[in-house]
Amino acid sequence: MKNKNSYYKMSKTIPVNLFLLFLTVNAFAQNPLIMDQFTADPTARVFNGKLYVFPSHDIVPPKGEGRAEWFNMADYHVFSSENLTDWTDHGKILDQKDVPWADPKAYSMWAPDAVSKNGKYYFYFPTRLKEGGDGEKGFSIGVAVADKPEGPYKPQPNHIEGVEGIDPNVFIDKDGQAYLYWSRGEIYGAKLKDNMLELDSEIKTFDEIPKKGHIEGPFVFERNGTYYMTYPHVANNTERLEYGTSDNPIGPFEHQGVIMDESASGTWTNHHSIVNYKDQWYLFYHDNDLSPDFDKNRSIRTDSLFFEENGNIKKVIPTKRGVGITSSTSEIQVDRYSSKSNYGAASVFLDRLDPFRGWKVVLNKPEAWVRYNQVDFRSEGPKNVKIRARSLTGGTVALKLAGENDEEVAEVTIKKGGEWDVFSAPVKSEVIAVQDLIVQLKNGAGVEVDWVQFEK
Ligand code: FUB
Repeated sequence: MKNKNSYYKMSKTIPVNLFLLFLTVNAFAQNPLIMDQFTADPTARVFNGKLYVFPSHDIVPPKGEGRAEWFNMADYHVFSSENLTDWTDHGKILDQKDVPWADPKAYSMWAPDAVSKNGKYYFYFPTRLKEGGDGEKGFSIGVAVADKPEGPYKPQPNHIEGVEGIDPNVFIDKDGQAYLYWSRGEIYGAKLKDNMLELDSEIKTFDEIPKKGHIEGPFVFERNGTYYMTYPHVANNTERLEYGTSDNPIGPFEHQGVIMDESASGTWTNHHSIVNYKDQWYLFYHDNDLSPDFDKNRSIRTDSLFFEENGNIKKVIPTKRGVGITSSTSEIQVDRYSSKSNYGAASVFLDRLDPFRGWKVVLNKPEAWVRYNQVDFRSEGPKNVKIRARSLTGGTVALKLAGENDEEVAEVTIKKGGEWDVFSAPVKSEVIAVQDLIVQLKNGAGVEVDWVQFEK
């Protein structure tokens, strides 16, 4: 990872609240998933019917600490969701200063993983050893154990003997055998003992996986008897997600292709996991949504993932909309649209100096529109709709339901003036069930929309 700086233009970092220690619910469902802190390297796991995400926690370190213009991570939080729309932050589960073998000032709590075995939860994390060293050689991987996915996690006194590197991933096969994979320029793997704390075999490297270009972040899963080895790889400029398949968790893996292309934002890293939750596969990954000028302050995302009939993974195209169903009575963030007209519609920050405030939609050409999928109107239709908006010239916004005729269900007049305000209008017809919503500029030169909310 040494040469990453040279790939990306560095500039000023964005201040963030570093000390969110208490449980909060983030009412944001779209991409990025978490809107009140930076998050990266998401490993998603299903425990007890709920989806948990264990990400890294990028921060701007306290003055004089950490490493300027680089990754800085002091701790981990865990998040959970039952509907992939409402996310709960369970707070801090591990801090660098509480790991006996780690350098407590390294700010190097990089990409983690967590698995469950024999009623216990094992959290695997890389960080720098006290005696340090340069690059990924100075890293090892430790385990912290808990009785519940939310913790508290107790770190083991020592790191896993024989492991040098980062990005742990644990796969437990159907016969109960656990494997640890990790990276240090290339990918390594070994069996784990039943105690989940020690290696139980020789360390294997995977010569069949491309050798040219940086490789890290292995994530192994099984589907219909096929083992998928997935990993970020710099084939050209920045990391893209690739995979190979095998009939054995320890390979050899036959290279199959690309799961996600390089990020359009130029973010050098991508780091992912793949999970099946309630019969749908999801790719969790990251980009730099909340830090457009500095790609070491990242944000986690998810999009649905699908397989071809032959088991190949279909390429995942990143979306702003992400996944999950949005309630019609919540503030629908239409700037996280699923699609838009190719003229006069854009999503831009509400405040460029404070990305954590989110985005707005700018509609500035006649008929320009955005479409936001999966809004749940339930069985009793709304009577009214509110829009937080502003318009210098005044305008009218039509709200439509996507369908054969894109039925218009409300028309909201946005008064002339530069200030944000909430405008409302009656809903003209009965709207029920889950629908895709279209927000379209009907009259006027330009309108900015922050959110749309229906009322019973
Ligand atoms: O988050 C720090 C490092 O960046 C991770 O360990 C890598 O996988 C990359 O995402």
